Amino acid sequence: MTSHFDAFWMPFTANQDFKQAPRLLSRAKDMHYWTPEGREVLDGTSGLWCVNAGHSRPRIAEAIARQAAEMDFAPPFQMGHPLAFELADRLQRLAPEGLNRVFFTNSGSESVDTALKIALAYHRVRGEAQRTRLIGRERGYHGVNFAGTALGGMGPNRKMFGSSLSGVDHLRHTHDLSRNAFTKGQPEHGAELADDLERLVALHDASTIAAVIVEPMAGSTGVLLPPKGYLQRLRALCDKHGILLIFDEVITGFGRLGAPFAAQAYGVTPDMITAAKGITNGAVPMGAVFVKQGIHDAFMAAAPTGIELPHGYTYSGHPLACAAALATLDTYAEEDLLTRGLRMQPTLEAAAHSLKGLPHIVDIRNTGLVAAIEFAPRPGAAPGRRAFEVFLKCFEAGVLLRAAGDNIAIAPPLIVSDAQIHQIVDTLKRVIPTIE
Ligand code: PXG
Repeated sequence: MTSHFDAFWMPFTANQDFKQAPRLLSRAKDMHYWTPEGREVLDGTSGLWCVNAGHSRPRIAEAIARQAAEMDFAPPFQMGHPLAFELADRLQRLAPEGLNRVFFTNSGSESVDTALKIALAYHRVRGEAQRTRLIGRERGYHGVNFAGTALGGMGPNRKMFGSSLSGVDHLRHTHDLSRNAFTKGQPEHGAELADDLERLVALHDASTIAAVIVEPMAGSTGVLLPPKGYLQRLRALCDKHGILLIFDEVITGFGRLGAPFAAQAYGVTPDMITAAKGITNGAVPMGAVFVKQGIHDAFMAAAPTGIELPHGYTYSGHPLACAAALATLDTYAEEDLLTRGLRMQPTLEAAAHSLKGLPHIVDIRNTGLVAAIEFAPRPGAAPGRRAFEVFLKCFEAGVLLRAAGDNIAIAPPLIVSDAQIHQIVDTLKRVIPTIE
């Protein structure tokens, strides 16, 4: 039997299950979605970690409409348009000091591959072309392009795609329930796991390593916070060995942790930051790579005339995306949203940790406006079944959450109220005891 659901091969979705019982969203405003039947659903995931200012904000919608009528597109190669320059300048003011050069992409995946290509090319233009090795971390997620797939540390995302990229290695992940379960904020134990980089340096030699990429807080694998001191130690080791440090802030950028970037929340400055998602509040696809000026300047010095970096996308700095991003930054500023996560943290922390003691919960973690509940896998079942069933039942009960492996992630728009945080957690309190 055919149906009008057949043609769309859905991303990261159990297509056959979904198409038997589709879950559709057709309207959104501020903290809520509505299904085509008109059922209201509270957004506990900021769409997919991107709608940080809440949905369909008029200022952003109007800016996109205005720009579409004014100028739909301008070629970004050897030509420019004013909004891209204005946006890059506005963005660098938000970024950690020194990361003041901005390269535009259209997604987090493109930002990751762009940053890694810049890292390789940077070493080459400085006469260290032998630095080609790239280091990721187990349980990392860096999108789905070839380099991001290779650098990511989630087995199921990698195994279908061959070796994908050679010269890649991984640090151990930092998730350690035996020492850190039910920690509020950053875990106490595990700074020494950064020394795993020394193991890889001993194995490969520092002179072959171009860059290390990590999420300062791993999002997709279930909100894994960095142990206290871990990022500082990783920074020091990268400096010691001349290795570039890239923070993948596709999720943590734009206020999720209570500061514009996690780099600021944790007081550690990387050499590059990859961003996307919240840059336009999810309204138009866009990504960006923030680059230290010294890295950028090395390219300028190496090629005083001609194209310094042979890289870019037809839609780098697309006018509609720039208009959406500028309006998004205005909205964040007017409502102080990029630091609101810090003020809301105590409410989310108390609410999330009040779930402790419910069946199957083995850990609860939180920081800023993000929390995760980890379930023990159901014996004999595929991993993640319990979290997925919690997600399904919460959606039926009017709250959208995200299942990530054995975890449920809570990451509401930064405009969330105390009452809405309690609605999310009360829904979980009703649903979790019904799960086998
Ligand atoms: N890096 C990080 C850290 C991400 O979280 C990407 C790169 C890729 O971004 P794009 O825009 O290419 O998708 C991401 C994306 C989840 C989930 O449920 C997370 C992402 C995407 C889809 C689902 O955790 N993050």
